[in-house]
Amino acid sequence: MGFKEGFLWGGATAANQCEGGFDEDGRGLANVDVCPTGADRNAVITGKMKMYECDENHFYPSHKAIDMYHHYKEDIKLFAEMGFKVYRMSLAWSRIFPKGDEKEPNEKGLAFYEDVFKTCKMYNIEPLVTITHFDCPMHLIKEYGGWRNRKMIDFYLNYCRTIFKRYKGLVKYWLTFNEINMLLEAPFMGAGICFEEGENEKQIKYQAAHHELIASAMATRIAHDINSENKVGCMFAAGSVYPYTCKPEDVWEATKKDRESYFFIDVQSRGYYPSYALKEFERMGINIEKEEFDDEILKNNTVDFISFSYYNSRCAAKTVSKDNIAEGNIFESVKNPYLKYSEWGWPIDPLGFRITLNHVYDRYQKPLFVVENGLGAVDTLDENGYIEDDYRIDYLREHIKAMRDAVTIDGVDLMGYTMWSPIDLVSAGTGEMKKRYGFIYVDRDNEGNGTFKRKTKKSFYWYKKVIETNGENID
Ligand code: BGP
Repeated sequence: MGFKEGFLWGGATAANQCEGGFDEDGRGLANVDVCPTGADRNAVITGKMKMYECDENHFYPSHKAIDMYHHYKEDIKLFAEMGFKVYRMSLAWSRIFPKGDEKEPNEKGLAFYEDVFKTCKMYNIEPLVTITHFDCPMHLIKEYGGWRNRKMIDFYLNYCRTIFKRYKGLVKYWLTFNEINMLLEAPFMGAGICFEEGENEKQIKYQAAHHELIASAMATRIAHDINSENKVGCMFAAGSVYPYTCKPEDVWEATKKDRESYFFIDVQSRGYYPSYALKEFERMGINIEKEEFDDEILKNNTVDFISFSYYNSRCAAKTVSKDNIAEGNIFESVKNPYLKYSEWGWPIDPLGFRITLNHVYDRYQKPLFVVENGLGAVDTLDENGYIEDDYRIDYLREHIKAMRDAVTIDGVDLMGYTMWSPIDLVSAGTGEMKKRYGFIYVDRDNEGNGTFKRKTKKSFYWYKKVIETNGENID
């Protein structure tokens, strides 16, 4: 027995990393458009360096990205050729509400996504839509301070109502916030927050988290009211944290680290703040401002399923020396000596994927959806212009095997798998094009040169076979 019938195989992208067309057809400027490549990117996405406008000294990769805004028909056709059952994508909020606080949406933005969904349907591809994947209209940041402000809930819900109504019958799978726990690590990218000197950053981040959690719960209710077929999921950056040694102090450190991420999902899935967080807030003097019905809203509107990204496991120790740090999906961690590392220094740990799937399922007992997993690598064209990306195939094969074990041996209830990303796109962490994930190559480089021409890689044909055999034939 393998994956269940109807298992949703596919791939995932995010609007700001692939669409381009950042000022076309009335789209407004968003936080993701002012995050440059290069040395300043980290300071900007973490809210340490305020960049509210674009300047001439920086390059902003989201402006053109891979120009999917004009290539989506061709790209979805290629996804269909691989046999995709599902395509996870996100909407650019500022395409639909350019400023964010308007009452009426921008019809051109709505029409664009309607056509994207219709194109998917033509190929029997089910869209899985992330309502916000790291994006927030810039006007809401300048005017209201992003998610630190409770008013954001209303703007977000107006946007949700609009899309749930407009895409009723076209979309039934929704994710409220991409990697909601990223708010803690990259608050500008995750929640449109910049800090002023001397501010209590933790207080602001957890207040913003509360706003997002309420918004997510309310959105779940509205989605269900508008269409009872709608299924709404939460989404977090996962990757279980291992203790560096079996020293109890290291084990405790790992437990605490895991909880930083689980905190969000505990609320979204169980419907209340976990006691460890309440105690921690008390100790740290963090005071979450709540309104009268907030607890009820959280309790009555938990998610239908839980989705997450998995790139790597993490590792924690009580004492860490500076030269023993590994990179990873934004989160740094202690270097695990038993693992191999990608070209970007991310640990490669397929068994960790099985472990994570089990941890998450044990904790919540709700259907899971893996909505990101993949390898960022440098691809080189051979003399015939072909890309033999065996390293990518190896990474995905081992991870899919581990996922299969979690399902078939451990009994994890898994709805689907969308790898990141079926087509090369701009890296969220570094802004590079050189860090390629795709089955489809895009002719575009870090400096913005290239023709945007698409080209299938070896892995394209491998994944087609994986889907054809429902994950049986993966060698
Ligand atoms: C996740 C994001 C994606 C994606 C991925 C890979 O955090 O949800 O948007 O980009 O990581 O990370 P990177 O692009 O930094 O290689």
